[in-house]
Amino acid sequence: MKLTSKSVALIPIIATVATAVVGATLISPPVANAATTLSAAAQQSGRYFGTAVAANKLGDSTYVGILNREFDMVTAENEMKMDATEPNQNQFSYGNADRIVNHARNQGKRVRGHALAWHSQQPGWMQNMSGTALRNAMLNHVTQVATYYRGKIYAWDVVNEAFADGSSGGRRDSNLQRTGNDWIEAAFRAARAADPGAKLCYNDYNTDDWSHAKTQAVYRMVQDFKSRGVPIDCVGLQSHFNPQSPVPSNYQTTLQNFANLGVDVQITELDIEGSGSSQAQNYQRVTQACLAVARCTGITVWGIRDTDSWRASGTPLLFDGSGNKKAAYNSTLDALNAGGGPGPTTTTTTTTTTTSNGPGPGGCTATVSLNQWNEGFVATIKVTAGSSALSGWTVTTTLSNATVTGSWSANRSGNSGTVNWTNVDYNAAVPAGGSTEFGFQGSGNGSGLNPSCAAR
Ligand code: 9MR
Repeated sequence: MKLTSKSVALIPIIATVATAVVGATLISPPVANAATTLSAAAQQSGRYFGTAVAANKLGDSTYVGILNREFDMVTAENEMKMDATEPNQNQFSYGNADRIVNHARNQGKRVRGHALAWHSQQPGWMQNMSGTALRNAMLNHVTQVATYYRGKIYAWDVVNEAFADGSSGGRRDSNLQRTGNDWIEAAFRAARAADPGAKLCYNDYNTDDWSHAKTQAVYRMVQDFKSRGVPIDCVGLQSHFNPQSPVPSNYQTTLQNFANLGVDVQITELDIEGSGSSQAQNYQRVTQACLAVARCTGITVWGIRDTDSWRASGTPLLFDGSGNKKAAYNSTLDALNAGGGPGPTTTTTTTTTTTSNGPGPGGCTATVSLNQWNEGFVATIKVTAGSSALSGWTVTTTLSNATVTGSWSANRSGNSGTVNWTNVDYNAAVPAGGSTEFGFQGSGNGSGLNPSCAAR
């Protein structure tokens, strides 16, 4: 079949660039019409500002009032964990998780999923498993939960806290780790297959200081995953800080170095013990660090009021127990309003190409969304069926000045020049008018990919 291609749209999205404010002094809003809520302020640079939410507080009007007003991203604090969602093997329970997801979505907020696979908060039946039975049970859990929430989750913490503390630079021992070192990548592949639209994150704590062995170990894993095409889109830094574990001076360096691997970074569970102006300054520093890194896409605090916190005695959050804004709230809001760098997406290119007989019976279209940075890019290609269902597809791309370094959800021929991509088993069938996605990362310049699609 002869293929013709036509580029129909080139849409550069230029992110807001605002003045960077550095230094330890608290800052004031630079403009008279500064945003007055955390989410509105974050949205000015294309970012989100989220919070952990507990289902049993959704009847508390003060809590819900602040939630609805201030935040545009929601993480279930405990309700999506393995013990909550699969209390008995293969019997899934989504009641409390759904209450949170539905509340968020009804309010126009997005959801971070937390967490699909973790050594902690496993249901009793899983704690006693090992070997192949445990590996399969874990993969089934990832598949079932990610499938249930398919299309509703912005990003999943696919694997949580899998690295050891201290200087070993290795994995944490756990029943999951003892199923084989590849358990993490197996979980990511299962999550991608179940919900190709969700960003897939690795999430951990004590990974904030660039010089720490644990940070380095996570970095090497992400680097390895990207080089081998294991599907990973983001790294979550929990960022639980206190005097024993303060905001490190190289925090922004850590965020930037992860981002340079071609993943988004997200601050996923921020809380900082303390009070008054020192706490406010720490929140300001963390916020400024995120804003200074283009691929830091958002910040989530781990609760709303100090009394909602898992460590309430440390008063680590932005609202006091009565729901009043603290100094830390004001410094965070001011930092968001001051901006500090380009937003998370610098360039998105959309190119549409069709088969010669158009997207009619037997035809399909392919569009590419490109995230390009200095030395490399991630391309996400969407395959959409025409008025007939597809039972298989081939997408042809041109990589004139680029080399593929990894890919997911498609088979490929070669890694530069003309590269053909064909469906894998689970995304071969596309209903009429429906779509599926695959992606790849590459070094060099990913512009001009010019994808064309054909049914096979
Ligand atoms: O805040 C959560 C608390 O209510 C639970 O009792 C606890 C159980 O492990 O988990 C807390 O959340 C943790 C998160 O899921 C993962 N990172 C550390 C968080 C604080 O412990």
